[in-house]
Amino acid sequence: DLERRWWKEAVVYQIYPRSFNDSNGDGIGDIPGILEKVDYLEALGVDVVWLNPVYESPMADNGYDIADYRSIHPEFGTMDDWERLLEELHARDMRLIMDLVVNHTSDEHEWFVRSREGDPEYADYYYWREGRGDGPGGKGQPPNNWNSFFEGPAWTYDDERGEYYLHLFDEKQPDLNWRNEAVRESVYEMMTWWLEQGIDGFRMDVINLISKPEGLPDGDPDEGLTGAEHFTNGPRSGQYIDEMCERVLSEEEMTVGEMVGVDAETAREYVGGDGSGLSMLIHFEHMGVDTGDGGKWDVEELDLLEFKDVITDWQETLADEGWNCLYLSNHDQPRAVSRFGDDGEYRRESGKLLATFLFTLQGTPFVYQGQEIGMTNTTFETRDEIRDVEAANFVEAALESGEYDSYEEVRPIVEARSRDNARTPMQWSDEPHAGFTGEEGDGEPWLPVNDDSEAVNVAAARADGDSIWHYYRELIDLRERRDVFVYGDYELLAPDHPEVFAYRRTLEDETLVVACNFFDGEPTVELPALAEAEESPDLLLGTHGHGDENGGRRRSDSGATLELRPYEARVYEL
Ligand code: TEU
Ligand code: CA
Repeated sequence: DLERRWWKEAVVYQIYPRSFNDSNGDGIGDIPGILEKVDYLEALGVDVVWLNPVYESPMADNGYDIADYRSIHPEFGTMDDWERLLEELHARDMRLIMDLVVNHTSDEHEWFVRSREGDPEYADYYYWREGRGDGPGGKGQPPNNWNSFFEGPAWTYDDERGEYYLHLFDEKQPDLNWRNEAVRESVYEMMTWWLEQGIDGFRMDVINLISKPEGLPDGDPDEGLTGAEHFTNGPRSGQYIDEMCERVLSEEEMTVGEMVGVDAETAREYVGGDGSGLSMLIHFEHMGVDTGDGGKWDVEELDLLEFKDVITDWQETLADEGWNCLYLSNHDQPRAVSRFGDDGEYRRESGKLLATFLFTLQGTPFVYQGQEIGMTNTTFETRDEIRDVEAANFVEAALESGEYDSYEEVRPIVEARSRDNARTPMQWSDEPHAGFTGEEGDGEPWLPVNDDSEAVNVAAARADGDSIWHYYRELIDLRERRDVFVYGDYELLAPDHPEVFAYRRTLEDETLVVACNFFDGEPTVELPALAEAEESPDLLLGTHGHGDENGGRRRSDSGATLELRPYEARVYEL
């Protein structure tokens, strides 16, 4: 049986501060804006807020390029505002976890400024290397062939220091040298300071990239992102994370490691069941079931059988050792209902289907702002509407490669996968700018509001008893009341069905059978588990009405055969 932990029973709500609520009309979301919505979060029933970075930053990567770890970026407010937010969340028995971004800093961080100057205390805080071979101006070529996640070489030549420095992301995000003990000490000191402020844990950005192998060897250029085989799960990543947990954390905090390129087997090393490792981790394997081997921009249809394999692998591998973080969308992914559901005719049904899926697996569900009202992807008619550095760099590289003749040709890929899809302002009402910015709504939002905000917004959803929002409320309630949702074992059912994802959850004498139709067809599915029960099972919850028909026991279809409607999910209790 699984160790009980508060963070296993919690529902997490992720707030991207720039796009959540703008209190002062400058078009940028801020912490006072979040304070205005703390009662909303309490009404939704979430337990933990994960706040994306709010620290001082030149905003090259919207705050994932930190210039001062112990500060609040002025556009977001002050440290007093932040302290009030923590107080108000704790007063309502909600918790706050902060984003820890320590694989890299901003190039405007004091550490990098002094490292670039050659200050002996900081000279070795980053990866500085001579160029190799010859190249223009005696710079030589980059020290190895690694590429950045954001296109192009992972090295930039710095004239001041006369060397190249490593950046796995944007050139304004130099990688910290974790091999240097002084770097580790500085990070642990900063983490301890934030814990002393009263936070309840951390979400750790790309934490399995922090260890790079000695000698920084070349990668295989034919294997995806060049160099990833070396800098992903590097030789000391486990050691550094264990040291961090040992030095800074206790079993009380919730720690969520974001890990690129990690599989379930490797994950067990990081989320050790004996409580030594992280609480859980954010992986990307289910984010690859609708892409080709060209990576995120190689768009393909959802392969449900592959999706089932990935989810089942993670459910089974972390079943008794470790824990799963469950998500379908976040600030880096397109909107779930557009990507995995249907943002047209079946937006409501598919929004509820995805919620059912997320809340009936074993693990901690993460709800990304706007997911609870079925917000959808937006459009990028012209290239200069793009704000996200990752998408902007992709378009530039795609057009330069000659593979596409114009932005028009690349546009469908950008509109399917750009991170900006998740970063359009939260839609609170049908007022101007969806009620996101200022009372007068006079500030121009930093990214245009999605044009479906008239119909898709919090006010409308809360006024409509049959909305996705109320369905989330019911799921959150159910999870709160029924341990089987949290601690029950998982077993895949109907493994070969190409459209229906069905599984059983059991905890002692409680048994649930869940059936999710991920498409707009009307499939039949055989679930013998349903016929095994002495009496016909109760429909506990369903996307198409539930429970209260025929005196609370909606008859399931005869025996084991279910006919599901488009994007229909059902949760039966045996
Ligand atoms: O993201 C990790 C990361 O690799 C993402 O860029 C992801 O691979 C890609 O965006 C998929 O669409 C983290 C943060 O969540 C992201 O916002 C930052 O840009 C990145 O690290 C660098 O800090
Ligand atoms: Ca603002």
